[in-house]
Amino acid sequence: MNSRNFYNLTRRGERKNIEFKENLNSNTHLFTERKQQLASQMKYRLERGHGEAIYFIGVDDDGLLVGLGKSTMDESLHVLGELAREINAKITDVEKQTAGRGEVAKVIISRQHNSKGDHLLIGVAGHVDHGKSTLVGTLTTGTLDTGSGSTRIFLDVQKHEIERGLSADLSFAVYGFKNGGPVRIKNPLNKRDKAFMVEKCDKLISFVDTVGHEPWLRTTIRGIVGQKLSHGLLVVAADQGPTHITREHLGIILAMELPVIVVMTKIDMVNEEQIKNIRQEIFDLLKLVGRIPYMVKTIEDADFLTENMNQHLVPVIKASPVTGEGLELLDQLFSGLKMPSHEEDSQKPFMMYIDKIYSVLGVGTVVSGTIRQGKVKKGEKLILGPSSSGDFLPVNVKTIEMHHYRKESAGVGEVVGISIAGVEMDEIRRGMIICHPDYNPRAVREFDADVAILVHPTTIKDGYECITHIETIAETSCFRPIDQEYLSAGDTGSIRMRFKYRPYAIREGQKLIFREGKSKGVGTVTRLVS
Ligand SMILES: Nc1nc2c(ncn2[C@@H]2O[C@H](COP(=O)(O)OP(=O)(O)OP(=O)(O)O)[C@@H](O)[C@H]2O)c(=O)[nH]1
Ligand SMILES: [Mg+2]
Repeated sequence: MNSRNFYNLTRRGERKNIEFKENLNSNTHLFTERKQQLASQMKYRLERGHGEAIYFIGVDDDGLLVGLGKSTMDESLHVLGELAREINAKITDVEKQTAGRGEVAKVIISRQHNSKGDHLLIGVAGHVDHGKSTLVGTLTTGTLDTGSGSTRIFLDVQKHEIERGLSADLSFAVYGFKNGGPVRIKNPLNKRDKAFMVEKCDKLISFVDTVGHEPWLRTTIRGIVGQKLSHGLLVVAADQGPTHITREHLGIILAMELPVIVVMTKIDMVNEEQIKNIRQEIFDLLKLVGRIPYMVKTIEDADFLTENMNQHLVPVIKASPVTGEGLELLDQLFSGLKMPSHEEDSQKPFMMYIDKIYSVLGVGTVVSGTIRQGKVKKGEKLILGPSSSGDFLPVNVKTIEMHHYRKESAGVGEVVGISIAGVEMDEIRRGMIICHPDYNPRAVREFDADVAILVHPTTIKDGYECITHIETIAETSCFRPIDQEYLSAGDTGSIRMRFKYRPYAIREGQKLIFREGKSKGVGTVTRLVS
């Protein structure tokens, strides 16, 4: 950014969330009374900016770029940081440029709403009508269900589809915790309520509610494979128990190597005997796939599990959104669940797989998805692709939103809508990526993978075609066993796969799921070929 841009921002004066400070120093500005004044001013700016304030240092009250020497600038930034700390905010970005007698800085202050950076993204799966949407609706709103579908309306996918808001919306519901206590949302379909949650809570739990109906498997897979989930929640109705779809969804969650939580819901509909039987079926199913089920009966159990949660241990909770039983245990579990560490990923160049593309009036083209790695900032120059010829096109980031909450920047694991300039909407499709040029994406048409066949009626030979899901990609692919002539159900082996119509940006180590009719398999990309 050149000084012309800073000038453009400051010449219109202080406004909304923008504040000018010529300079700040510890002696005068960190004294109790003055400090309090400045802190409340910052709080006000943060509120105006929905959690983000912009301070210009080295700029006088009239917006003149005065400029500061290095040591005065350092001191001012230090004081600003101390003020932010006072109100539970922090400096998240500093951009400097030469102007006036030295330097001018544009400083972004952000409220630390996620003090531990905790934002869990939980994929909810399970058989059709087993009570997924109801459970999520009740947990996030605190409204009990009538047993005839009164709370699932909060998760109505159709409404969200039509709404076409800025944020990602694969029926995402959110609730959170503040100081350990749950904060529920009045109406998850209300944008303002959602944004308020993001602002208020210090820990957020977002649910991706999927669909249990078999023809919708594509969407279910997209909900589980296409997001950077932290956990998978498998819902099993006590009046029916695990079905083949339950098993299949569990298989997908496991293939993604996610920690699993099982909720046995609708327990108000059955007697103790039945609960015991279904509990046993669930335990057997989990043990069969090498997991250790653990019945959560008390708050202490929940605490024990969150402390010791790993890939192997699976909490099982009995619940009923109709009577409210088990919901307190779920709250306790979610409030304690730790975020898988994104530390390493957050240092890498920005990358997100595009899940949805919108055109929003007055905003332009918006792409949404879950950030896989790195950080994205407003105004940044990124690339998007690959096109069918394998190119990546330059784009500019105009705005960033999370659950309808405007942000200056966003990081790993956050579900965001990014409005961009530079590419036409019809040039973008699901499965493409948007990334920093340093990510160095490669457009891949052919790759090798190690796979396991879960279900297949006959044998899979050269020329077999299936739909392959990797991240948000869902594409017809041709499949060829490498070392064997064919593969059948239960087999594992290496294969070469080719996207039939176009390349995608994929990497070694990514998980994949493929399907065709009733056949299903899972695997890992091992080598990029061409
Ligand atoms: N009695 C009782 N009814 C429940 C309970 N949970 C859900 N239901 C009812 O079961 C029906 C199905 O619930 P949904 O939440 O729509 O099920 P789903 O798993 O989201 O279904 P799909 O999205 O179609 O896969 C609704 O009529 C709910 O009111 C419960 O704990 N007890
Ligand atoms: Mg549902």
